[in-house]
Amino acid sequence: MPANLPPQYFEIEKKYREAKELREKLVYLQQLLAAVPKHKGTEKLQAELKTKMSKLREQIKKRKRSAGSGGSWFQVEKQGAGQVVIMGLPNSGKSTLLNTLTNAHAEVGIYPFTTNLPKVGMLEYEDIKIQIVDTPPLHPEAPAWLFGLYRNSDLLLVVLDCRSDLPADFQKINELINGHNIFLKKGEFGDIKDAIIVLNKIETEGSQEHINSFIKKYQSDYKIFPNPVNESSQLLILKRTIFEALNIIRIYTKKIGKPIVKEDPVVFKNGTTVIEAAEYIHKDFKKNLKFARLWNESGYNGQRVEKNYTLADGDVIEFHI
Ligand SMILES: Nc1nc2c(ncn2[C@@H]2O[C@H](COP(=O)(O)OP(=O)(O)OP(=O)(O)O)[C@@H](O)[C@H]2O)c(=O)[nH]1
Ligand SMILES: [Mg+2]
Repeated sequence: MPANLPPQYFEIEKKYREAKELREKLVYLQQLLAAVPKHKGTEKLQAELKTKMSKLREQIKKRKRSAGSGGSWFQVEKQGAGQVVIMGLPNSGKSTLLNTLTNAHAEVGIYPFTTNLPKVGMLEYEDIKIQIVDTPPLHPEAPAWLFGLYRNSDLLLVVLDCRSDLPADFQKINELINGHNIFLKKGEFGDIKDAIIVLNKIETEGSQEHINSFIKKYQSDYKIFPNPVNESSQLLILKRTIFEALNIIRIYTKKIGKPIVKEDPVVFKNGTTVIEAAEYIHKDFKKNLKFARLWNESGYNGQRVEKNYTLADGDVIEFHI
């Protein structure tokens, strides 16, 4: 029986042959296996791919033991007001989400394991930019650096595919990351990460019931966002949700005697005080600050504030030294 392999199989095979890293090769083998149509005519090929994969896994293990490291280490330098890392199982829609939120053009594929390296885009939220990082899929063979990316992030977007078993997938994700001491739920012991659970492919027929029961079960412990594609109003809400979950504020500085210009904000962590902001902006400010004046939409119109006054998003501040 002929195998009738789809064209993408040969594209992946080319990448597989060209890959230099063992882990990269393993990812391509997984993609190849996923791209093979499952019928009698391809059984031999499937078995060959599986054998190659287990040999590669052995090689990776051996190398890990001797070298004490898992090969290449990918890090993404932080840019903008915060770094948000997209996490999820294969084919859940991570790259699609990156493309929706930013102007990046990440490769989207109908088969799993399309993404094998981090890809970065910048989300424009009002007057600031937030860095969004798309990642390779989370799975039992995932490289150690993927967990490093999760750990280093300011916020995780956990993508779940509504065509799949939502609670089972979510449990799988938790087990995989918990094994690396990363946790999503407050109150757990370990490295707790702020996260938003993004439910993807919600327009899929029959998924509404599963979505509702998932939300009911988990909403008290997690932020959950059902993500309807192509709805610009919802996209704005998701952007706002990301901004709020980052727990940051935008502060505008005003020069004495000059009008307010709400441009180029300085981004701080929520809870920052006047004196902390002053110190960040200019170290002399901290030493010499006499007082500050504040303008905002909740009633301040140039009144003096104390050094320990806690700033809020959108505040305009004028330092007097
Ligand atoms: N119907 C529907 N399909 C979607 C949605 N988001 C993604 N897809 C489809 O799901 C498939 C996988 O999308 P990707 O964005 O490549 O998924 P991924 O999580 O990046 O996949 P890997 O990189 O392989 O882990 C593609 O065929 C997308 O077109 C969605 O909201 N609705
Ligand atoms: Mg992808």
